[in-house]
Amino acid sequence: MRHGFDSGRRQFLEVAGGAGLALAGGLLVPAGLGLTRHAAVQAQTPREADHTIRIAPISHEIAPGKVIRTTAYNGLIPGPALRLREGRPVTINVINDSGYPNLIHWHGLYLPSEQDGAAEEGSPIIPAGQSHTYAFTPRPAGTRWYHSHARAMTDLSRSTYAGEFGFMIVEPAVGDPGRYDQEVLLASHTWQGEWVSMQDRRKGPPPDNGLEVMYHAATLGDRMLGQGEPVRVRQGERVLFRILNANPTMAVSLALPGHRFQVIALDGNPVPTQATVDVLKLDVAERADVIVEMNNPGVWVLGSTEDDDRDMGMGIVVEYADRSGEPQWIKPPKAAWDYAVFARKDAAAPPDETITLKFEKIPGGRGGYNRWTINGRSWPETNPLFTVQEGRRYRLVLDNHSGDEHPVHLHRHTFEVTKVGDKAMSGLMKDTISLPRFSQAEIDVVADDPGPTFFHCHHQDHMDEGFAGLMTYAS
Ligand SMILES: [Cu+2]
Repeated sequence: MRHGFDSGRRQFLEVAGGAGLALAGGLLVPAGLGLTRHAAVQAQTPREADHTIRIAPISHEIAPGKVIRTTAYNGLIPGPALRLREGRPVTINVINDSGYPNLIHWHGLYLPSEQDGAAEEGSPIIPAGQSHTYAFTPRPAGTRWYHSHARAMTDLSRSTYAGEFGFMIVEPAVGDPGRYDQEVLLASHTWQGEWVSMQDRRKGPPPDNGLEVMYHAATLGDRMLGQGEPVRVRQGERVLFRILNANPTMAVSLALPGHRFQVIALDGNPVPTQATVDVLKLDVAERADVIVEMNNPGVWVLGSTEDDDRDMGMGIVVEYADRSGEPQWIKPPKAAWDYAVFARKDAAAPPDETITLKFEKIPGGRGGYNRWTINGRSWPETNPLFTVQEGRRYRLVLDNHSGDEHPVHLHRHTFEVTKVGDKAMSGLMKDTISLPRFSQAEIDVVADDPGPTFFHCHHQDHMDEGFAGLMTYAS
């Protein structure tokens, strides 16, 4: 790995070994660190975790004869959907048989830095062949997810390039306000990536652009479009789709011809305005909870609006009861994705402080790798990127000075989108925001979860190549 991880953490892990955390005297303490003999005995027989996730190689057939060899969680793609209760403590034992140092990030939750699954924040790396138990109290409720937060660098078999992702649904502590007849979870992913000089393939990228990843297969759900079980629906049903973009580097725009998406939550958080749209655009790591009224019987393709993406598998068939025939695709009306339609129109209250973060690309040239900077620096020179005081409200001006789109993610916090372009807004709570090329947006962050907090582009390649920094709390 090109970037060094915190060596102190690695030492801790060697001491703790595979035992991870053990319950001693009612307190969660690192096993092997200053325990009494009694506690040490307990550490040898840790109580069974609530969930076990084994990361291991699998061969996954996404179409007849088309087998993806990758690593995944419990032999499933996506991994098992973890359903947790908000506020109820949980333990998750992770067995790392992926063949490389690994860890799991629990995306969209308020967690202590050590449990968050990001080495940059101090979470332990799990050596190959060892295990580790995460222990935390999930909050807030909503559609979260979990995925590898290992660095992949140029290795397209690792981390989010692999099948290491799954849904984590945090159910609200009391009741569920949703009214729907059926729930369908769909995660999108791209496969068989290769590094290419895009300027050799098509017009557009500047001649000095570095390598980008191009994919040869895609899935929405567990198999390629038309190859798996269809989503079976009945006329009159209200179907809740929870949709996740788990692609390593690619945004998706999805449509279901003859139907519209009523967006009730973005990144798992209820939206102030439940707007209805024809096309759902999700950048890497973004989620949408949408209600679809099934009022147009037939057999339809729910898939990418890009023909090339559907051709490589990005889609799933939606089939009404008693209907058969070829799945129908109709190009949806052209519509720009606009966060503002889901937000309140009034501006947010002024922050305590404003911090500008400027994102720039250092082109790698043909055959080389692009590098990325925030305010002129790349990770790890961006540690810290900026420092906050607990309780204060910060406005981050995100200034994308590049011709690429960036899904920017802040760990361990939920932020409010307060401006996109020159349009002020409020009330839209997210953990990842997509910044179109050469654009600006503003997000407000309340410093309400002390601990080192990773801020980065969720595009795996951009993160690995420097587009990352640490928000730290003043002590
Ligand atoms: Cu990026």
